[in-house]
Amino acid sequence: MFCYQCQEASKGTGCTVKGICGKDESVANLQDLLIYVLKGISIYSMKAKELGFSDNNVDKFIVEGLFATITNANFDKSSFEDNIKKGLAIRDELRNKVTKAGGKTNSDLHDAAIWGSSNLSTEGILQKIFSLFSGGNKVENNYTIEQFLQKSTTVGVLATENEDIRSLRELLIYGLKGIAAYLKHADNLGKQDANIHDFIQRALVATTEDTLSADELVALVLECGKYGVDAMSLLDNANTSSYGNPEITKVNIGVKSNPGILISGHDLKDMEELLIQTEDTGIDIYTHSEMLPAHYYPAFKKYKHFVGNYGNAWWKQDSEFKSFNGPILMTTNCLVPPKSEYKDRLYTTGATGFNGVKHIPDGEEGKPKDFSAIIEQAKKCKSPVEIEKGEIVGGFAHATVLSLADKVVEAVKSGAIKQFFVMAGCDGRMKGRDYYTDFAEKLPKDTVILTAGCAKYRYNKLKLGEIGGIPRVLDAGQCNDSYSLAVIALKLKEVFELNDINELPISYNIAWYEQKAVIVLLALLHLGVKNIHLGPTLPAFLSPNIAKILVENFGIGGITDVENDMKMFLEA
Ligand code: FS2
Ligand code: SF4
Repeated sequence: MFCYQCQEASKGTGCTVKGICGKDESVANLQDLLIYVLKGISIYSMKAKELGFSDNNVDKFIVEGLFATITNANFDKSSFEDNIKKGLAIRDELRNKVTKAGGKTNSDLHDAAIWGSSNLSTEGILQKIFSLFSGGNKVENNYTIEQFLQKSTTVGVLATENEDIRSLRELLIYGLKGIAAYLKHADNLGKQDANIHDFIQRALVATTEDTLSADELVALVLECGKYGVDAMSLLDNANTSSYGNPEITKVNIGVKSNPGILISGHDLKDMEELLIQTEDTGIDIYTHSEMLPAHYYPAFKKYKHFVGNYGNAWWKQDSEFKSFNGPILMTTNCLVPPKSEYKDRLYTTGATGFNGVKHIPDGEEGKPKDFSAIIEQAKKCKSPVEIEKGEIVGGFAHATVLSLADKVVEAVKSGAIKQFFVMAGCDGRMKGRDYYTDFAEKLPKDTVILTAGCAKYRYNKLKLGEIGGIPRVLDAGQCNDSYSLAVIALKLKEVFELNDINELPISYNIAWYEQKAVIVLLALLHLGVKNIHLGPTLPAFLSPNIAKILVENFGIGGITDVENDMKMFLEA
């Protein structure tokens, strides 16, 4: 295996034996093969689109496949095996359609488009497609897991020999994974954008083209940032049109006496369905990690049993899931390989999965998911052990902050607020991430932190005070709500009549961990933001030459220590 897609890449270069995240070699390799299959599907899908037809199910399959390979989402070997089989069936069916429509499908196509296709007869393909789209979970065909594992060792990251081309291809694919996650959440709420699917597929095909120069790949990476903005905007619209604009909200971090269900991850549709199904059951619902911002949405406030947020960022789940006592539902990443103390109380759904952990499937024909097994288990569980007390405040997404615009502008003009610090992104278990707590604590009292994502858990429980009624930590929401921070910055630029977003008194000290942070970064670059500092370490997938391009063109930098960085930011 070779994987270097997240901030925990072993020795800062890549995991080669087992992931620091817990992903084993066969899962890592099958993830590589699934991505390869998605490239093959995209080759035909782009041809189909040129010929004037497309298939919504194909677009969705590609998005779900990308999402499942995000760090800490899915560790279940059998689900990757099954998806590779489904993917091959979809690819070969598309090829037949393209051939019938007069498209070129000859054997000089990239290997991703043709490998293994002799294993399938046309009748077999049709049967499998029928089974797949009529809700069948298992696709039976002639492939063996051994064939997949053997093939997977030839199609991974290192199959691209030139390290700069490899770096750009992977940077692009990681950006696409982030987009895919956001598209999937938007799709669950009924919002789609065909142009984003087209870009995803065009970009996947581009990673198979040896004739593409580094410059052309750089251009695609930057274009990916544009589609990242579009995807986050689509999701923002999906969330706010379904559940209202986030409001300033105090969230309880203590516990109540009823048994509880803890819901983690990012999917608000799952959140809603769980709240509906648990009403009047005597069970309380608590959010965990990235689900915290669900409390800020008006539509969820009517549920009396929606009682608070339990625990901290994802990486502390080992101990916090144990003390929670009740069932835990993971709607997306970040899942940590579970301990035996709570594995039988853990459930996955959507893109997440883990061997031996119960998975809640999608509802049939658009019906809600069935959470009854979780609810029944919760009724037999003890109530959560209290690990904290008090409240945290959030809900500062764009609509709320813009409604306070006069106050904010006045505070900037009067000098009460000297500088904003965007400290969005991810948290993680690396020791050096204490940096972000220290940094937040040591910031001068006339500065305000704008945050989104699970990075906030490093400082959202500190008593940092307020400036004229404006809290010094403004939490916009989940990592995708970094979009809100960009909207706020663009509005401030307009209000202050500036020509360039970089003239604003905003510094960017962003923490990253997985691929959604990659798309947030590319989105900010697309919006013209310069001098972003990224920590705790720079991505292993940036080759020295590609890192140099980012430094020279966008002023991207790393972090050093709090004292130095503080000086640098405040003097900039
Ligand atoms: Fe945090 Fe993990 Fe939000 Fe990331 S819970 S690092 O997936 O997407 O952020
Ligand atoms: Fe290593 Fe991160 Fe890849 Fe897991 S996702 S194998 S920790 S680089």
